[in-house]
Formats: sequence, C-alpha cells, structure tokens
Amino acid sequence: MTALPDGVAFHPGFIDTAGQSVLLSELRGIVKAAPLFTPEMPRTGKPMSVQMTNCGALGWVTDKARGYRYQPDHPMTGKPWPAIPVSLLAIWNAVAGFPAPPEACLVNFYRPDAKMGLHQDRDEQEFGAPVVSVSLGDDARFRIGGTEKGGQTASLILRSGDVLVFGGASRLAWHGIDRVYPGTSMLLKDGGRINLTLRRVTRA
Ligand code: MD6
Ligand code: FE
Repeated sequence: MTALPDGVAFHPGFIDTAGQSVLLSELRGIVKAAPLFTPEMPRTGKPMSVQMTNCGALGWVTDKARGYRYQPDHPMTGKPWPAIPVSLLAIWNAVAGFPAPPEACLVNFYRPDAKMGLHQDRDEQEFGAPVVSVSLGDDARFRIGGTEKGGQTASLILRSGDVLVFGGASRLAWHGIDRVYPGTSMLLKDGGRINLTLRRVTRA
C-alpha cells in the first residue's frame, strides 16, 4: 500500500455490509427531515455538482451571498438539523482519538457525474480534532496533497464501508474527489455515492 501522508489513517472495510445498511436507513430518515440542497460557490454562485445535507448541532452550508459557514439550521426549511445517529458517534469514538464528540456531520451525495474540487476543510475553529470520513455506495477516487496548494498529490480509491481519518499534520491538507465509478456498489438501489464527514467545529 502507498504510504499515506502523516496524520491520515485509512480503515478499509471498517463498516460491514449490515452496518452500511443500518447507516443508510438512518440517512434516509435524515434526508426526510433535512432535504438535500445544492450548495453554491461563494461569490460566483456556481452550483456544486454534489448535493448536501447535515446532521448534528451544526451543519456546513455555502451559498453565493454568504459563502462557506456552519449554522444550526437548514438553509431551506429553517429547521434544526437532525441529530447525529449513535452509530456514527460510535465510529468517531473508535477512530478519532479526540476526547470531545463531533458537532457536525456533512452528508455529500454524488450522482455518477459529480466530483469535488481540491479544497481544504478550514471552516472549523478546532483543528486539533480530525475529520472522520465514511464512504457508502459507489467507489470514488480521492486525491490528497499537502498543506500547500499546488504540491504533489496521491490518490486512493474509497469504497463502501471505508473510513478515513484526516488529522494531525494533514488536517489542513488539500483533497478532493476526482470521480465516482458508477455501478461498483449494490448498496444504493439507484447508484451514486454518499460521503459523511464528522467534524468538531467549536473548540473542545
Ligand atoms: C468525499 N471528502 O469523500 C469528500 N474532507 O466525498 C472530503 O472532502 C473530506 O474525506 C475532509 C476529510 C476527509 C474527507
Ligand atoms: Fe473535505
């Protein structure tokens, strides 16, 4: 296996198929209460190709007028985000190595053509906590670089049930999703990929 950057831990197949199904049914409930929305890039308003929602006390949102931020309510319904399921809190407790619980879980939904450009996760106040990422559904190619823009990158295929912990020296590393590979998982009836990122937002 290619060495991953310092601070990144990869747990392939961390969640078994039964656990993935449980998570998926919990996510269906979350999306009913907090519908998927299309995020917009700050300033340009260009729509992102993924759809999003959140669970937790805080959720990550972005739109043309106000840009990237965390807020306690859904941007369309104005309602508080649903709670983070205990199954996800258990994953955080098992892998994060951080004494306080996550406050936000961003849910990204990828249709076959969706991708996510290289970015840093830096809208949180607590960089001492890692970001814990859970992948469900179709495979995707994840790209990871260093903390400086434009450096070398490596890529990693993320599959359904994989957990990636992004912390330490890599907490502010650039990363993105190059592409999704349609038809590589049977978990989602109509295909696609879901990625969940658990984050500590405020200082613990
Ligand atoms: C994705 N993931 O896998 C996008 N961010 O769809 C992320 O942007 C990400 O996997 C921070 C830490 C881990 C991640
Ligand atoms: Fe990210």
